[in-house]
Amino acid sequence: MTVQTVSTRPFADQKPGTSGLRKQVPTFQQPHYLQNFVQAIFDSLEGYQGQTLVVGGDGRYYNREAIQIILKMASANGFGRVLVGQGGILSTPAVSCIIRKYQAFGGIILSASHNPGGPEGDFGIKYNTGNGGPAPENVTDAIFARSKVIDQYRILDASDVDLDRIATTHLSNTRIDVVDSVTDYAALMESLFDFDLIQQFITGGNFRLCIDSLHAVTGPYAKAIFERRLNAPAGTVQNGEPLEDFGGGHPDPNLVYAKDLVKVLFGENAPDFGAASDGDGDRNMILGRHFFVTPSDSLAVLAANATLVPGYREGLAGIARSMPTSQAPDRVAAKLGIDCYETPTGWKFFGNLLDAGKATLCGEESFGTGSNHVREKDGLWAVLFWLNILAVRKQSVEAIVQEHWATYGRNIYCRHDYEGVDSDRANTLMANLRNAVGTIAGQSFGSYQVDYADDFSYTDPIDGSVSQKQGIRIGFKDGSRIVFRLSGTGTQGATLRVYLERYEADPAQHDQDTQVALADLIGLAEAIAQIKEFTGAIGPP
Ligand code: G16
Repeated sequence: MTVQTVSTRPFADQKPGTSGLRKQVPTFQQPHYLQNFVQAIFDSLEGYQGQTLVVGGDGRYYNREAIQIILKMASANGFGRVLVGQGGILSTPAVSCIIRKYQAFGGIILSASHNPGGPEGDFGIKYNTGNGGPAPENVTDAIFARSKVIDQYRILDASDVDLDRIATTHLSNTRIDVVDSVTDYAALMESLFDFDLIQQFITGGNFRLCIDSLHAVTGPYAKAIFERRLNAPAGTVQNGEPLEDFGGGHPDPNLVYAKDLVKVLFGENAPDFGAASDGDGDRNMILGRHFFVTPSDSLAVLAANATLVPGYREGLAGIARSMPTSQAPDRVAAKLGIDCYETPTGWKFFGNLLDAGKATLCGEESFGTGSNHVREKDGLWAVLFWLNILAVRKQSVEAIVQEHWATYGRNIYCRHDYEGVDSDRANTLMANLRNAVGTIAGQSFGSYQVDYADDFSYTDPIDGSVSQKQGIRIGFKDGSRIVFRLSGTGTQGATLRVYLERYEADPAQHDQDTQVALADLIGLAEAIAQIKEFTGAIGPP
């Protein structure tokens, strides 16, 4: 086994987005493309010689090939040990858990999250630091800078490692441990939640649940935890076999893409509870019988009920939500007398708050919820949190949310996505909004009086770093909001996201249809941003 130094030339497009580098598979399959980026990661780090790296992915097409390359490069670059999930499988929260448990130097996750997979689908790679969380911007900026000038990479000339057998082998001086993908993560879950109570509840005959893994990474985790450990009936986990192309589906747990689950939960004789996770297991969608819980409401409900759950019995230090997430969690924080932090979109912005003990729960409107137990959002954790609350309160999901609204008021909320927009036109739309914020502030639109309008800028309270241009916010005097931002996770053209929110205090108005309740704001958003002119879309998607 010899170390080869391979000459290469930079690729200009290796700028990490909201969550790592995401491109279509053929882009990653170009000679040297993945290797360049991996070397750029290693070159941007200091002090990893002899240390431990964690590697795993969501099982999508190209996962295994990428892992073999990374193992050989990790060895050639001097890592002492690599922990890799069996079959190359590790969910994103499991990587975070393992980094923390074994005090690894960092980890590499292969995933394009909720984006489709397969030979023509998407692939992705992200680096997580020693706290288990996504690399912060200064690290991703350094990786990008390095990728622009890289001229060589180091790789071991060796045969492939057997990823399917749990065993310890060596690549030159580097110890490679193929580990069970589920064990450490499941043990962490059991330390946080009352598994005995949940087991009694879900096997007692009065409660039925359905978990959809969308043929992505959570299948093995969900089967081990729900069916084997908590004794839920076989078949509770549907679409539980991870497939390289996710069965041709889109592994995104929302009402559109998790349609099998939606059909079950909104059908006749529906179960009491349903949940889905995304490609790499960090997102979640929660459904009750004929009832959808928005991710923003879910975070608020978890926060309000946290002390019912063993791992959070002592209460919360604070809550953090991404800027476009509804302000429902802020109302819970105010009642609890704790801080609620508003951060830019991207889980990486929660890392410092979690490390500093300022936030215990975090969440995003994009179906991400998590806590200080790891440094990633965590889909199955959110499902277990809900089940623990349901097992204690013994009410339906809908009743719990309705009661929550009656106590705190309802932040009626939705997001509209305009996909496949020409990038130049999308950038012009945003630039126009940016130029207009100064004049929008102070204006009135019908009954809506603008309270503030800005391009969101965030100063991290721990390290003082500043992140600018994080989305246009227009806040109204009655607490309503419109937010515009461009997605940072797409791989084709641009996606404009419009986030709409209206606060309704009156319980008699809480049953309104969301689109009807937000109709005025939707019209206003279209007019202010000239969405039709720039995207060609007539009305919301
Ligand atoms: C990633 C980040 C999330 C973020 C989401 C937003 O999610 O990890 O923190 O909320 O992107 O996506 P966009 O920029 O498209 O709005 P994931 O699950 O794709 O890793």
